[in-house]
Amino acid sequence: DHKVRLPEAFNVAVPFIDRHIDQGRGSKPAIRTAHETVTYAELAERVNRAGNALLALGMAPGDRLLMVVKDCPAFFYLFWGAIKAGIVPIPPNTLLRAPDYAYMIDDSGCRLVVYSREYAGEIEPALRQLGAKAPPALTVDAFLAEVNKASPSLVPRLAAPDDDCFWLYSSGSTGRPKGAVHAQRDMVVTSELYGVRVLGVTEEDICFSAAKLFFAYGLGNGMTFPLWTGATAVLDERRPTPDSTFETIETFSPTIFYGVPTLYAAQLAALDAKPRRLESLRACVSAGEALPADMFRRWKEKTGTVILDGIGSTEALHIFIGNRLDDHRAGTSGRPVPGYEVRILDENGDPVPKGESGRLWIRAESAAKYYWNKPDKTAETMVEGWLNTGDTYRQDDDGYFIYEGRSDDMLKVGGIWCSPVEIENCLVGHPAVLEAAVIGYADADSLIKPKAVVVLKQSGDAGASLTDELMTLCKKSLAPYKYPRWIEYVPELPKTATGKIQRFKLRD
Ligand code: 3UK
Repeated sequence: DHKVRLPEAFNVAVPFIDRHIDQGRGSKPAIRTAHETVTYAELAERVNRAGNALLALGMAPGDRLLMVVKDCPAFFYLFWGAIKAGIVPIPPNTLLRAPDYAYMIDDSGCRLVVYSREYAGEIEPALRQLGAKAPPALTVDAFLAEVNKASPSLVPRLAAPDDDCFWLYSSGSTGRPKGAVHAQRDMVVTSELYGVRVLGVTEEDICFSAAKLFFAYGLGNGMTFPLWTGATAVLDERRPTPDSTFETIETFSPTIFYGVPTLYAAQLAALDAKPRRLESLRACVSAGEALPADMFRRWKEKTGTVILDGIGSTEALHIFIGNRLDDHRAGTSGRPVPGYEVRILDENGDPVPKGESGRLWIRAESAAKYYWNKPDKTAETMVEGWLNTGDTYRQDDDGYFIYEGRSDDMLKVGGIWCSPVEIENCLVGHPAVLEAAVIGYADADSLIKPKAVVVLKQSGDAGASLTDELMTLCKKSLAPYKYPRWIEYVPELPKTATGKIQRFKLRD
């Protein structure tokens, strides 16, 4: 029986945070960073103070808090302080631009914004753009000053396992990001079903996730799995590069490392130039996009450790099909995580014969309840308790699941969503561009990056200098990972009778 049982009235901050004090882990490090170590006792006290500080700032239970915070201990204080006080934290992607934040602040109706000062250049213009509609905002440093003044005791606000707990924004191929509303029980389910039962995380583990906490993947890896088990989380606020991640591994000796394929590819290249000390690792995990079989083999050869690929989503909260230490196959996503139901359906909604490809649907106890303010998207994605993943999958003869691509035009770049429409809209903002179509294109490591196919107003403008200009325009106006790595100029784009660009024709 894989059902996770919870009391009728509880607060999920208690088993994740306060429980460790009663279990004698008060002086154990909960978080380690290059700058500080935070024990479980310190964490529990700061979570209480943070919850009280949020209430003192005028927030009430049920209010939303937008927290644009880098990977640092304050992320934990804000997230759990909010939850313990009945406030709903929303940690969005920190790589976005002012218009994205303006949309999320407005859409969520959040009562407060807290942001790391590194993001002031995008958050402050977003707030200005909203004018009188903007909620109060303060930096993490200013918030920590309030935390120090606040009371260290906080009675947890009781909730039911199904009550709204936190949101994560997820992007779609068209339209705006959608706030996926997660319940109190969801982090318990992912930590127990995947963290404990698949990865075998225990209090002996030291967990380091290169994938950031704002990503559902990083949130589980780097925060909820270690807190659920009484392990230690290692946080690194820097942009993950081979150098930064290897240095963190050599300094803190983590036992589990979590990355995305793009990073593993760069790390493999860096290991050719310089060997590193990675013996502390007992397991590596990959998610966000498919891990090419060849990378699995090269990593095993170089480091002696397997990379366990698994597919998860913001809506499911964490991995629902995954490889395990004692059961894995390179080039596949593995098998369903016990406790999750998985189906591959044809276009009529019937199960496909084994071995054929179809749309992947899952039933998950950790699934988001609905998208905020988006009843149509909710109805499309969440049908009678089942979640439409938007992915095409098939099973091999031994039951391993093989990823075959998206059913829409969305791209995963470095594990993060990229909408072709958003990049196209940016390109047509350039005066020389008439039309643009963006598709995924495999780089030398077989990883997908955006490629733009562009029609110019005057074909004579084509050339290296325009290509540079267009790439610079995209880097400046979009999240940095979204710029097209290649630009091809063509006389016209393939279209349907109704004028929709047929991106699939450009992919061939
Ligand atoms: C794709 C994969 C092939 C797939 C995520 C682990 O990526 C996560 O969440 P997102 O909402 O994206 C979900 C979509 O990403 N995908 C993810 N992992 C794989 N495709 N192989 C994989 N291993 O299209 C899926 O529908 O950003 C990953 C844990 C939590 C997560 N939120």
